[in-house]
Amino acid sequence: MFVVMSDSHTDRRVIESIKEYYQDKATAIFHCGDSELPSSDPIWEGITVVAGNCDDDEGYHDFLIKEVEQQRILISHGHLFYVGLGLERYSYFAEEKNVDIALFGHIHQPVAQRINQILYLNPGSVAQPRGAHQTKMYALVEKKGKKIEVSYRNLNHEPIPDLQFLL
Ligand SMILES: [Mn+2]
Repeated sequence: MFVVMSDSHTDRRVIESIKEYYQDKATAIFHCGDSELPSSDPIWEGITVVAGNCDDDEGYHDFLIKEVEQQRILISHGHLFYVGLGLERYSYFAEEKNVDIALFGHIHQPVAQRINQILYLNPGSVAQPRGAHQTKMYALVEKKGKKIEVSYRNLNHEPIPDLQFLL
């Protein structure tokens, strides 16, 4: 099981609390950008993080690919692929990189969907939720045979009832 969060927008404590809670439970923790923290912040030890459009620090990568639990995971903030307009551009990139899962942030709304077998996952925002689900949230991802379980959680680490998926 791994953890995905995004768009914490200066809220350092929320990253810290999720990290503490999952340190011994998760095989990896991802942050999809817009933390607005320095890339040298020690909070990033043990977290895979990328640059968001609000991150000026040049120490962040625009995207990373990491293998977790035998799955190839692409992480980017998504703004460079115009994810606000849909997943078409990001899907070209993810398919070219031959990944199993493509993580992104930027839109501050949960997305969990497969396109040509690749799972596209937006964990929502832990600080500034937008759209239909006005809940600060993150996502847990766990491989279940050929499918992937995506469980969105609120900041009390409780499952959000209508955001539980087996894809
Ligand atoms: Mn943002």
